[in-house]
Amino acid sequence: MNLACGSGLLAAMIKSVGFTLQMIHMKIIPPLLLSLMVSSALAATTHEIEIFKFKFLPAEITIEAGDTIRWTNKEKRQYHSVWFEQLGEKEPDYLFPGDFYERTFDEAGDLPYRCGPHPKMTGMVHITPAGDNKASTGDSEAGAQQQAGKVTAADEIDEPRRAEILYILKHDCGSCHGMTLQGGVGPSLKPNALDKLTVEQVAVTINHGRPGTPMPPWKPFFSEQEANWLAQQLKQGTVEHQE
Ligand code: HEC
Ligand SMILES: [Cu+2]
Repeated sequence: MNLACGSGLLAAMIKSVGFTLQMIHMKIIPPLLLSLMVSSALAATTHEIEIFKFKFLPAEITIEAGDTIRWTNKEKRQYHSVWFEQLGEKEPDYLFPGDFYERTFDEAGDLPYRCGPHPKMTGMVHITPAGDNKASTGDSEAGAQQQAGKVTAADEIDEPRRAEILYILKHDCGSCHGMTLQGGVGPSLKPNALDKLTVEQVAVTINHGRPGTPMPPWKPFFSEQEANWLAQQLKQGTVEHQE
């Protein structure tokens, strides 16, 4: 299968991603998880944004009114801040490594923000009216796991679920990254290609996507823990020849 051909195909693939996601959703997500996701759609959600290497990850996020965002500074020694300057607020305190800042957004709208000391570090929060944003309903589970400090406990992912994740990897990630992950529309996901990224960064890319590129966010389908597990498998190269 040749994925690197005309741009028409690329456009069609980008358009069909939403649809493909729905399909995976129906085929793969077990009923228990599905009911969890549906029920959590009614509750307010906490979304995680990581501050790392002078970036907000993801830099752009869409949430529902009533949701909370938690920004966590994941740097080794660099401080930053989260400043909604355009709301006329005064510059907030710095977040040192390990610190976090939480804020709940009650009204729909688009709110740009920046880092106080680093004006080039910018982010954007899109807030949709409550009940509109169905794509992010998997978040509260991941948020709860993070609060409990169990983010990377990969052995809690049972074997059937691992098989599902690897199936998604082959069939859905493979449609852009190539069937053997050697690269296609998206770059190679072989261990040597991912050397420059940490497991955490790969996991963040998987679940948040890369805004402005065809790389979609997989958060509705993978918990943070599952994204971490998949990131580990990719970095170790233990997934390449899975059927
Ligand atoms: C619609 C096409 C598409 C699909 C489907 C897709 N990706 Fe991507 N992915 C991309 C593109 C394009 C990039 C490069 C983004 C950029 O320019 O930074 C990317 C980047 C990445 C990166 C970062 C690689 C690097 O070297 O920076 C990872 C990791 C990744 N994808 C994993 C996945 C996984 C895992 C899946 C399936 C769960 C997946 N992708 C599905 C298109 C896709
Ligand atoms: Cu900064």
